[in-house]
Amino acid sequence: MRFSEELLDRLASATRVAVLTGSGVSAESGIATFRDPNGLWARFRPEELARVDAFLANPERVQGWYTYRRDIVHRAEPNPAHRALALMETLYEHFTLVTQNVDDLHRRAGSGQVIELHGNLTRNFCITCGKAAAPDRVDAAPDGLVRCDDCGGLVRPDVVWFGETLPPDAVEKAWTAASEAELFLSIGTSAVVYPAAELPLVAARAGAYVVEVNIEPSAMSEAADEVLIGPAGSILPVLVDIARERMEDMKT
Ligand code: BJW
Ligand code: ZN
Repeated sequence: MRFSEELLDRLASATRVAVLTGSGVSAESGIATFRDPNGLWARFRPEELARVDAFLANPERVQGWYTYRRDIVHRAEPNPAHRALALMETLYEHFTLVTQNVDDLHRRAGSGQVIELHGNLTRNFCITCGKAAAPDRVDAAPDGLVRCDDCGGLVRPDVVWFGETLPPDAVEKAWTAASEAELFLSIGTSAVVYPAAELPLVAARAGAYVVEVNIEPSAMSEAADEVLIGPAGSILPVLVDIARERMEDMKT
């Protein structure tokens, strides 16, 4: 894999780095992506499951889908891409990791600050009173369907469904980081779901050097300064090694 001099320079000298990840970063942990032919949406249309009205119409079905996925996520381990990003955090003065993923694998890999744009499926809350439900209660229910201790309302996963707004605090931090970044990495996302897909464009417009890491070109590839085609678990550890070596060289 060849990297441009511009990328190598930015890796070594940048103080502000921002990263957006999508489900492709967890593919090598055995978690299916959403839109790949064998991915999560291959058998289910997003409109059917990832919407509040679908949940209200058939909570057993939607919660069952999340129970199935939660089980896969619990058994999965972070992969070299997650670990490389956790290491990257330690190299830069200002490093912001923004993820669309709900699988918690960045945190489990050791990333300290993870901005979750679409929530986290290990958390659940009551749709009536908002009270959080303990993860073990949801895990223990055969179909994942539980009712709130306090009010009896339906419990749902703490994720962002289509038509719902993203957590404002996460949006603010992510947009600030993208607009201030010198280097922006977009990793393992098809970049078709908004507003997350705007982030690389925000970074590009503000002057960041934008690099995509993906096994194939995506909707944001044309906006990128450089597209690195290959699995994130192979490319990111190499990038981090290069960054560390160059930083060491600059010190001597
Ligand atoms: C690898 C790899 C390897 C594989 N290495 N790479 C503007 C224009 C058009 C529409 C809209 C718009 N603004 C808003 C909308 C509507 C909608 C939207 O975007 N629709 C589009 C699909 C058309 N957006 C929303 O509704 C959002 N809310 C919102 O905008 O609120 C404001 C509002 C409110 C009310 C009315 C109007 C506006 C919310 C979006 C929520 C998305 N939620 C989901 C589900 C989360 C919960 C769950 O997990 O179940 O989030 S959908 C799903 O897609 C999930 C993901 O985070 C998200 C992105 O998917 P991702 O990660 O990119 O996965 P894939 O499969 O698409 O791509 C994987 C990539 O990895 C591929 O490129 C592979 O090649 C690559 N890859 N292996 C590297 N080893
Ligand atoms: Zn309640």
